[in-house]
Amino acid sequence: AAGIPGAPPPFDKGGVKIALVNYLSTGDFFQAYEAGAQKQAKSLGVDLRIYEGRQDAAEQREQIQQAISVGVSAIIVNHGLPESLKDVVQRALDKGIKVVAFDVDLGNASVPQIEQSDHDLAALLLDQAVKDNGTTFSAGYVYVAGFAPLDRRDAVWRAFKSSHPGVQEKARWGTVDNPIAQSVANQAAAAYRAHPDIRVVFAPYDEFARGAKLAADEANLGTKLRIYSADISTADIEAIRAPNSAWVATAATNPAVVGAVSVRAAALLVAGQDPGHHIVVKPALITRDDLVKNDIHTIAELGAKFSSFRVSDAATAAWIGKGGD
Ligand code: SR1
Repeated sequence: AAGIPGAPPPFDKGGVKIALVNYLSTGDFFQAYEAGAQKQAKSLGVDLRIYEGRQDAAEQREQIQQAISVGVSAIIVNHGLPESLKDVVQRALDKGIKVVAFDVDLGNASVPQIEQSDHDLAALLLDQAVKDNGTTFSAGYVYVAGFAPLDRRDAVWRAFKSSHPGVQEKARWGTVDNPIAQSVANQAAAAYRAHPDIRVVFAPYDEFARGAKLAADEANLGTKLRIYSADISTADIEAIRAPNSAWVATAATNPAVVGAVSVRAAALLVAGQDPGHHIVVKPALITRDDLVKNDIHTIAELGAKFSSFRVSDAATAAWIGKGGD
């Protein structure tokens, strides 16, 4: 690949290889994340090697090992189980390979952490849930432990329940078994039958919300329930806007922007520059009313309203740009 005139070495000459090693690859969020990473890589002349995530910790370790053998300059670790990654990541660092991590806490001072501010994301949703439903309601909660972003959102949910004694968590469910939305829908259907008083569902991952909505549609609960989620895609916008949709709000970044930020952070490290240790892409709250009032049907149209959906200031430098617009 051609180099970038005026860029620091090795980007001035081109041919830099970076690996993106995923734990999860299915679903709109991860596909958009990969697309954003690939677009940013192209603009930097980077040869981005993408390793698909199959929710298999042993395979992800093996892929990191392969990336080391291929001679990449940097590795982006996207999600995963920290305990199965720490030693192999240290092996990469010992060989002089730079590592950044998105949504997995490797507990290593040499590995910058990228996240979407999961605290803000959950707080935005729960504030909106109170605005829409008051402080007394029965809730369902969709959660799977062990994923850093879900665990951080869970901490906010736990604090929220303590400070809102009128909020009763009546049922909890969740799975990341593929296809995630359908598996969650099966569980949600049983929860709705067992707890017909549930009025609010906190489902802070769009695959979870899609499942919660599917089950609500099947049980004709569209006008009785309100679902609050994380993440957004064009398909999600369509689902939120659907007539009588129970899915009323989401708090989200543009995952393509997060993918671009991940590549930029890795590139800065390779160039000997500091992207910062804690790199945050801030989420925005998006309600069905916002989408309807502004006639928004796609992520691209969302970008026209929220500039954070086009670009992020995180991990930038004059020679890199922001990868959006
Ligand atoms: C299973 S973890 C799913 C979450 O990862 C990313 O942080 C997305 O926001 C998604 O909600």
